Amino acid sequence: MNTRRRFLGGAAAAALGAGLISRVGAASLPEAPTMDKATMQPPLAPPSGRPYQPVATLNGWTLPWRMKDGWKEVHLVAEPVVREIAPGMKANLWGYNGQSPGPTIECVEGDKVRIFVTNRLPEHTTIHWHGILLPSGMDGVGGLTQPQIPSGKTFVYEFAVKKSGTFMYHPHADEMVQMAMGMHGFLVVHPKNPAFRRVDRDFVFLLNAFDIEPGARTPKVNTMLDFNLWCWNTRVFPGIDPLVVRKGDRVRIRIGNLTMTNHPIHLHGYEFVVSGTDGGWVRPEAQWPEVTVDIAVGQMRAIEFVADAPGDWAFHCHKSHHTMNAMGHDVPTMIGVDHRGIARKVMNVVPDYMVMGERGMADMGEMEMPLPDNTLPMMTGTGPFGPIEMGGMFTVVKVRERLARDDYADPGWYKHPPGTVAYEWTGELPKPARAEAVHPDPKALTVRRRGGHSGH
Ligand SMILES: [Cu+2]
Repeated sequence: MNTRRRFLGGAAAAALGAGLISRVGAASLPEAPTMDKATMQPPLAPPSGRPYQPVATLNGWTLPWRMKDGWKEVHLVAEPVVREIAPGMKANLWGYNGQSPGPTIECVEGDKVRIFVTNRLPEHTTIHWHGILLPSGMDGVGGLTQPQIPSGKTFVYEFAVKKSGTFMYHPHADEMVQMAMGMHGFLVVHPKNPAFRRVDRDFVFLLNAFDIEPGARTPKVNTMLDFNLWCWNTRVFPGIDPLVVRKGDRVRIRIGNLTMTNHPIHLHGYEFVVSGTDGGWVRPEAQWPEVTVDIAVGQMRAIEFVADAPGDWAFHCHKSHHTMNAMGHDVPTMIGVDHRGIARKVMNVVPDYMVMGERGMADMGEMEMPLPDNTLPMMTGTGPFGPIEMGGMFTVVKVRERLARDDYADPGWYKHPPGTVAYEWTGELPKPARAEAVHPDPKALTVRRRGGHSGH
């Protein structure tokens, strides 16, 4: 990125190196690679340091490092970024090294890690290493354990990672604003013994949320509950990568929650176990089978299963408002209300007027409503059988036979064996007992108001 090169070249680099990083020397500031794509980059096999099985970051990447005098060194740059939330919508956010979330940092139990953090934001920041056991002064809480990192300055964090597991990083400075703007990332510590809890595919993603008015590009930063874009790694369906898995693979999915609410994450077609939490690995005898794991605010969960059932398996948050994109909440429930006459009259005055939901809202999955620029449809995506009618926190786990070990490319839609797809009944139908049963009394219908559901 241009700004990075300009910043690190010449006078600026000399100035930022002067005081704050004198212990390791200005000349040795590691490169800060940047990413311009919002699609998953191949897992980064470790070119140096201890061996491990790398993770795959959904719609993301792993930050390259260098080994120097026994330290693993990386360089994060906190900066404004433009992130594609899904094709058709870009957002002005804050993040790290070109993207929100920031790159995944991978290291190994026992590693000594040195993390350079350069602040290119218009205000100060810090980074807190969420879940890592470290000296208090490296914990990244602005004002409490360190002075905040001023704009234009670089600070250094140094610690030895004592235990393996799934961790996150985020600012602990003007936290509400900086998290609402997209500043988070993953820190994965692999076991020293690569055979411990080894899996074939190991995915990571963060749950995050934004409040961006339809037509706008920048999040509102004061929102507490009414977020309207429910994201996995700052992407919404259909922009979230599929999780491509080879039949028979042992699969781990690590999920961290940095939104303001809990998310019950549900996988179709499988039962899984929770094999890891914020506190570390769950002993095998303490694991129990689940199909939905609720992830509270600030928590991490790692789930595991053996991918023995081929297919296209939905994988999503089970709060139905979280599998939708930005929408107005002032829409009354119209199911069962016949208002064809009224609609015709309104359309004389407002040609774009559209009656919403008199047969449910499924029609909206395929209709072309006039939308402001840079705005995603509320429910979208098309599968092999038609509109999928989803948005937000939804993607597909695609389990296939005959994939290469390191092949994560989208294999397309599942080809069902003959006789294994739900089909239309073409025999005789029973008569309904009473016509009223399928057309309820409109007076009994409820009207949902803004705020009425926002406590979830
Ligand atoms: Cu959710």
